[in-house]
Amino acid sequence: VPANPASLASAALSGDRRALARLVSFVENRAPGADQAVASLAARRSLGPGSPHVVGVTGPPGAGKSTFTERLISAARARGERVAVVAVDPSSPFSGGAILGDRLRMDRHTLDAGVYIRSLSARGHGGGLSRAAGQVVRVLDACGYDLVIVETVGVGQGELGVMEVADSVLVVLTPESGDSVQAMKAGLLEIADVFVVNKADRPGADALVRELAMAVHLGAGGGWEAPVHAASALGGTGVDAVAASLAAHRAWIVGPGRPTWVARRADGRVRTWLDLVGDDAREAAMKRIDAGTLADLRAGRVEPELLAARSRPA
Ligand SMILES: Nc1nc2c(ncn2[C@@H]2O[C@H](COP(=O)(O)OP(=O)(O)OP(=O)(O)O)[C@@H](O)[C@H]2O)c(=O)[nH]1
Ligand SMILES: [Mg+2]
Repeated sequence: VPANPASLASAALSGDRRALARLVSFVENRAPGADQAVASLAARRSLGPGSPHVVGVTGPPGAGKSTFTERLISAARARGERVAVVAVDPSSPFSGGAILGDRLRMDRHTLDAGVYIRSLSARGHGGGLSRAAGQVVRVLDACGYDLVIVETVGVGQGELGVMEVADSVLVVLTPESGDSVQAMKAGLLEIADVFVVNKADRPGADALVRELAMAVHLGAGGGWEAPVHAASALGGTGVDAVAASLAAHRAWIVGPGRPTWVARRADGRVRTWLDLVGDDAREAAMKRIDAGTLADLRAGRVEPELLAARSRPA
């Protein structure tokens, strides 16, 4: 396996999975040369033929996102598509369990050469998790995956920011996860292209479906009204309808919804640039500050605002 990002990229493109894994790690950590390697990759995401479908899956912890993702993988494999999954773990380094759970749920695909599953953790990224997710999706895109699924817990703006990389966002809720007002508060209503009330084998699903459908209808604009489904990922019921809605959303962005998609991608490109220069600026500031000043800052002898103003470019 080559060691530098550029040759890793070409090996990954020719189907070397170990090279791909290595490249993703380089990209995740922004190793020297990783940005350039990503920038040199051909982006297929033009919505033209051969362009992948990037699906974001988000929702409250434990809603069934991974179980649903597993169903989507199986359906795509049955269609002969190659699938990559990026499981983003925004939580602390101490909660490795969630990712392990994800791994186990998708376990049946680990021997399938047409499926690539990768976890991204928040460790060491600062605010750069959506930057990392965006760049990794770019790598997977270039490697020719037909379906790229990005799973992340939908709590907090940082995590929802990860969803900006997706073409279509599936929001997974459950009867237990409460009402549509709560979803609205979490910002899930604005980002959802398709809703699924999972665990519909439990009571309360129909009421939440009706409530969500109403909320979606009232807030609808821009030509796409997010369909609301009930499903049980565990039992496999309702999954096909959700997959069909995701396909319909993709058909919409290729057709009449194209300006919406183009605007989203354009915003995403600006945000990636800001994330990159933001990370660089933080790193440079930490390098520049001397030990005495840092000690003064920590001890309260100098205010953060004054210190920031002092190092601001004129
Ligand atoms: N009853 C029921 N349980 C389900 C269903 N789908 C998933 N579960 C269970 O819910 C639990 C959480 O499922 P996951 O797929 O790991 O949920 P998740 O949203 O990925 O969880 P995190 O990634 O940890 O936030 C597991 O025990 C699943 O077996 C469903 O349709 N019905
Ligand atoms: Mg999960």
